[in-house]
Amino acid sequence: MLNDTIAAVSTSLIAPGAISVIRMSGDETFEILKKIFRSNTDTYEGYRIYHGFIMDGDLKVDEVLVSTFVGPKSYTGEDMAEINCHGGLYVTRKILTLCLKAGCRQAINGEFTKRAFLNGKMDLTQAEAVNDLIMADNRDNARLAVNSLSGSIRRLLMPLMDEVVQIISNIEVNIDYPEYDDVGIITSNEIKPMVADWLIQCDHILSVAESSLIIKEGIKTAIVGKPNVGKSSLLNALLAEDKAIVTDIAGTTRDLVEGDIHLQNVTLHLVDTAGIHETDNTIEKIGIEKSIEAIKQAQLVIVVLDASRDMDEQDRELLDLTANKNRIIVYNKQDLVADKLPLGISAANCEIDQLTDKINEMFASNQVALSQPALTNERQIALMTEARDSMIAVRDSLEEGVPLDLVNEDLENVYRCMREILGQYSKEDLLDEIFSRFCVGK
Ligand SMILES: Nc1nc2c(ncn2[C@@H]2O[C@H](COP(=O)(O)OP(=O)(O)OP(=O)(O)O)[C@@H](O)[C@H]2O)c(=O)[nH]1
Ligand SMILES: [Mg+2]
Repeated sequence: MLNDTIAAVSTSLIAPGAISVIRMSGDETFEILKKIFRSNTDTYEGYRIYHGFIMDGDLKVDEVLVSTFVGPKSYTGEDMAEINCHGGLYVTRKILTLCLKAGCRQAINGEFTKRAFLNGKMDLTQAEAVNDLIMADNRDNARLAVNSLSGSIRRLLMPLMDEVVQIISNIEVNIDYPEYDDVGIITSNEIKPMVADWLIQCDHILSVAESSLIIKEGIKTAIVGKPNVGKSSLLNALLAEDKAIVTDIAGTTRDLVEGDIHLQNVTLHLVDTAGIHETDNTIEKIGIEKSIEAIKQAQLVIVVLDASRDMDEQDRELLDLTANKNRIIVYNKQDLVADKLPLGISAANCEIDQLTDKINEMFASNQVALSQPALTNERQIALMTEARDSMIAVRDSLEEGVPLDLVNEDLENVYRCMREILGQYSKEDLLDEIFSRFCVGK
């Protein structure tokens, strides 16, 4: 039911804080507020802050400030109140309980934002951005989210959607009402250059989206090499912590050791692997199988060679194994040799700037996603990719001389996909799935 009045604690309930916020939304908000809030009025206007006390019968529970919003000009589009109370866990929970007793229903995850979306206060990409912003744990993720929070994805897609829908309707009118002569007959030759232009735009949108996904999700990175070259030392140097065991015994690392590092231009999800070599040792063998799997999974492989030794067969095999991967080859133990090597590092001495500079350089171009509108998640990208596939089908059909009424089906799919990105065409269960990822109270 959309119109029942919901309540939730919108601030964190993990530890006490200075202030907590309990939020209510729905038609009954002010009626319910009246039952638990004592101030110098019991008629509330919107966009005011009221001072008073939350009461449990005659008992004062807390001294609070209540902000009021009148629908449709509120976050959810409904009447809303936000109780700012003291941030003790007991008081916060108590006030929520009083709201529930007075007639609210406990909100489920993301329900406030879902109402905002269903009441037309924001499109689906903006709603997703709300959650992204809450979950953002670094500057770039927050920037990506705040960009789409303002509706930049809608503004990016709308001109394209307008053009597509205009062509669709023109074709339809031509087919269904051939007698209408105030609508011109559109021809394949007129549509062809438009489709070519849409495809260029679509490719650009998808390439920026890929960058934004790299910024958001980070890169799975495997550190590989034969035993004892200094892989674990490199992991520790990158993480600036002694996470993996380092010894001079070949075959020290048996299991995968993981850690995350935020570089200037990219976040790496690092995995240190067991040295790859021939062995009869059962435990080592399992470790090596995991290393090979980690290489397969990795989006970036750092191949570590030992600068103080000549390359051998094992190194060459590893270079073959990683030849098709996005990889960086580094020479570790630079401190043991006189000649400066390209990408020579000394992990044991934490001299790894050459490597981090190289990684930042590799991912520098992704920063474009921070300065322009970007699709920011798999759902949006999958739909845009489907739109692009349908556009290609349209282009090919036009080349083959397929009649326009048949081409129209693919055009309609292009339009549907873009509408679905904005949530203008969504199945109910999809919405439930998206909003269930939210916090309660948002
Ligand atoms: N001189 C020098 N020694 C290093 C450097 N990096 C690592 N070592 C030494 O090389 C040895 C092996 O280092 P690890 O980091 O354990 O090597 P690994 O590649 O993880 O080895 P496995 O886990 O056995 O495959 C240790 O004795 C380290 O101290 C370096 O930059 N310079
Ligand atoms: Mg190791």
